[in-house]
Amino acid sequence: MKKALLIVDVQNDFLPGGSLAVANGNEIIPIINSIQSKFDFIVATQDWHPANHKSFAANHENQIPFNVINLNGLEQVLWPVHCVQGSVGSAFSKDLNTDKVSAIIRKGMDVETDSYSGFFDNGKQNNTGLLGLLRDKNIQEVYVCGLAADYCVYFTAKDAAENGFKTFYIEDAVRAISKDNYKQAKKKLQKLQVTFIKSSQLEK
Ligand code: VGL
Ligand code: ZN
Repeated sequence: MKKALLIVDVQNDFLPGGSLAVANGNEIIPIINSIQSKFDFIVATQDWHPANHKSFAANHENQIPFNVINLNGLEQVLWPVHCVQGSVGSAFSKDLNTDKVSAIIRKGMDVETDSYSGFFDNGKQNNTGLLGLLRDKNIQEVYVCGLAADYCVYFTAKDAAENGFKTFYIEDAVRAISKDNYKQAKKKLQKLQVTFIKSSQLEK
């Protein structure tokens, strides 16, 4: 069984002090560092928006963060400005060990479409290349961790499961924006046969 670890969006803007900080997000970093030796292939995703991205409330008239709008036919939560290409906020945490990260998959560059999953944009119109990469590496098992549990980690796990990977969600290596959304997300993933595990249960 070849196993890949997907480290989702461990970027400064999602960490305490960042513009879209996930509470206690920093606590997952030592866990993610400690488990990397157990995987055959490691990929990190990076939310990477142009400054004029339409997922930012600031780029719409009369909108504030966390309002929900219809954006090109898709429901879109409007976010604070975050992960602007090349900004300090878009950088990986300096505490994250990236030495074993073979590939960095960037997403969210299309101004008109948000992209939570590391595989596809929210409208499933374009892919990032991650699916082909994992297939080319003969990966059968995908393990997800990172930020945020109820958005980008959730959608990445969903796409992994729907595309035939045996998918594991490392529960102590994620933190959520909303506990309620995370509960819903967990139920949906369990219906897709995603396995929820603790980092201490990882073998090898
Ligand atoms: C994310 C909201 C907006 C995430 C990215 O990484 O979960 N959430 N952009
Ligand atoms: Zn984003």
